[in-house]
Amino acid sequence: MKVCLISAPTANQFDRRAVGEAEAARIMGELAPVGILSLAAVLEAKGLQPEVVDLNRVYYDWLQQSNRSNAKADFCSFAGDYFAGRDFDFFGFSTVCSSYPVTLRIAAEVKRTHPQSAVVLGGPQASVVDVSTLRAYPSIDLVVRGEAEQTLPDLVEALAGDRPLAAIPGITFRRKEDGEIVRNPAAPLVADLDALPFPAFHLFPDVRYCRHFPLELGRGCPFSCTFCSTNDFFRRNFRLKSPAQMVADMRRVKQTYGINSFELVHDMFTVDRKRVVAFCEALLECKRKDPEDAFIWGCSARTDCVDEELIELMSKAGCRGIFFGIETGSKRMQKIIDKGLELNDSAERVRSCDKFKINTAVSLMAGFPDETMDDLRDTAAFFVDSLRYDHADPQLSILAPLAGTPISTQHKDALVLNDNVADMSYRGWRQEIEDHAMIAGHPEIFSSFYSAPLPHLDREFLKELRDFLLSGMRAFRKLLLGLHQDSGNVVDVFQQWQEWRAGNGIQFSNGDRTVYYAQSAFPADFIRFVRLRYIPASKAPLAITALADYEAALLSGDSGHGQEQASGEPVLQDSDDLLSPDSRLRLLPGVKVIQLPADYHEILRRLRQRRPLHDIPGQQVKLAIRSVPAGSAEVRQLTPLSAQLLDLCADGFTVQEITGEFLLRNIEVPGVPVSKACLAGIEILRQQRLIALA
Ligand code: B12
Ligand code: SF4
Repeated sequence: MKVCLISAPTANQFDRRAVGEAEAARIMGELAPVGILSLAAVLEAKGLQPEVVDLNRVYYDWLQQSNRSNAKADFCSFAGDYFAGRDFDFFGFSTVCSSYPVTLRIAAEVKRTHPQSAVVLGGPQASVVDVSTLRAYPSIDLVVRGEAEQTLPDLVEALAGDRPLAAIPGITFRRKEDGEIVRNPAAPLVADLDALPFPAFHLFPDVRYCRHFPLELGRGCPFSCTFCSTNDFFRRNFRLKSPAQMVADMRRVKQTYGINSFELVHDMFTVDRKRVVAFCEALLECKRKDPEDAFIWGCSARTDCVDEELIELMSKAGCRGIFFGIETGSKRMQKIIDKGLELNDSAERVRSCDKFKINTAVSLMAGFPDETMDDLRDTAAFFVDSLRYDHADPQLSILAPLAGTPISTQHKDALVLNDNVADMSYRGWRQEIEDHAMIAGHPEIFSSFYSAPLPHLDREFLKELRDFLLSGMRAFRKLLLGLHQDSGNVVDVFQQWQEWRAGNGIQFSNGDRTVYYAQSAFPADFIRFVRLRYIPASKAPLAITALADYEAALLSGDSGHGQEQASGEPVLQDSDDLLSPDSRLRLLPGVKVIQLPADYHEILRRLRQRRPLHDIPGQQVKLAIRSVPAGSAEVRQLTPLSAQLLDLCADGFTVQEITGEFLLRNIEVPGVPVSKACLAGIEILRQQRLIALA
């Protein structure tokens, strides 16, 4: 039996920008489909030689050739051609909601070209819409529901021997005799995850390029949030691999691929504190035995299943990232959606992680059917409040009613299909006319493309607020926090901005909104709004002006000598040469010096501690901003002495001339001769990579 396992396409990044081959391989490596690689390993253990096809790779290849004149205009026909030349008895497609229409269309192509082969679906989406899928799409022969390590080998064997399918638990199939859809009882869960073979990563070559290697830590979350599908999928049965097994797997990855950074897959790793401690201790022990075996990793947790002590231990054991599903900043909504987090504690946990340098994804959602404007304000507040921590990365999605979840079942007759906006369930996949027709025709299958009814909220307002917060966070993080703190709630600022932009002719139709917010026009317009409209009525005009000036300098290219160099002159590198009196110094490219009307560090301290901004004293301070790779910036508030030195360097003075200027201006450093003070100050600025020998 020749088996082909095919991943669900999930790589939305390819559509956004030109992605080179190496970058694409890295993205694909990070998206390695752990589920089907686990299945492939099980089949290999049974003596089969399955092949794995990565639909992300096929999609990437299609995008690469789609500019050519003879290219296929549609990804599905391209993928269809790809499979047409391959001969398998069994095509098994993995599925997720976001790419389900595309997957079904490719599967139909495969059935057309391979009518004798079995076309099978598995994974989280097909598992919950099994019966309706088989009814609506005759090209699909059967669906394997839930975890499939036990079912798939039995199924392959049964199909190979033409044995009846009725005895195989965990499948839903179309009976040959009468076309009836038969849903067999569920298969047992995999009780001992340690007993599974190591996933067949060797069948997925791109994995060697990834920065964070995906490894399964366990399965099953015992909680019952009403919007969540993954709890039910693993039947709320919490399981973990043993620390010894995990450490062995991590060492094996390091030995095979040279990668020591991991994305540990489990929806809720920290349910059992003792086992988290055991895992961390096993990692620390491993590192003690061989310092080369120091691993770093990320995981998912609930904020009420970690405490500061545990976070500290996790950090010591190499944890560098935690995904926290906070979902809503509203106490009332926490209860309604059965999440039940105590929000003050959640905020505290984000702070604890920041303290131990663990990055947190603070994941929030809006657009729940019961949500009111007050709830939305609380969620927006939680989002912006978390910006005070440098290691926090808030996220805001609009609820996608995932099939099979309590929330989508409850509102199934009131779902709204009003656009194809890329929300939680629709990330990056081009929606072809055919996809749209499928979605419109089958809300029961594609519910995640619909919105929940929102009797208390304006949908367009919600979407624009989401775009505003996400783009605002990226473009002017500290200013957004300052405005929120000054005004009391960022939603008030957003409403003022909406009014101002409409009054100033910045209008857009529905589809252009996301584009506008993603482009540089938005931050530039917004800073104009802050200066012209917000600051005159602000309680803390000095602090907000300083923040706006700072963000404007980061955004613009015209605010410093460094930028002039960067645009017009060859790149300067500093040498190790010692300074002589004739040495002439210049600002390094990418360095800007700006002046602010208040102490920037004091503003940041107050933002972090939630202290008022209105009584910040007026004081001229200078900041040196140095662009560093990866688009971020290093910011230093300069002492008056450094500020003057930097000005003189920027003006092209020699060391001797700078000393002369200091003497002329009577600038003194108590107890140090002026020439020595200048030399020492210049050396420090060189070390800080702000200036270099010209
Ligand atoms: C890692 C992950 C991702 C990675 C993708 C990595 C990849 N290529 O697989 C990234 C971060 C990209 C991602 C993105 C999204 N994800 Co995601 N993701 C996960 C996560 C946390 C782990 C997946 C995993 O490895 N599981 C472990 C393996 C062992 O389980 P498995 O994949 O389900 O496979 C088993 C079975 O399903 C079955 N099986 C799977 N495939 C097949 C195929 C055949 C033929 C057979 C027989 C059986 C079978 O057997 C496997 C072994 O038992 C799951 C949650 C979870 N715990 O599973 C969510 C999950 C899959 N994601 C989900 C969602 C909604 C998304 C997004 C749409 C969300 C978003 N915010 O945008 C995006 C999609 C992006 C896009 N452009 O399309 C949902 C899917 C729900 C649904 N009904 O489809 C899940 C279940 C989480 C949830 N919220 O409920 N995700
Ligand atoms: S805690 Fe997370 S994984 Fe568990 S049910 Fe809630 S949302 Fe789902």
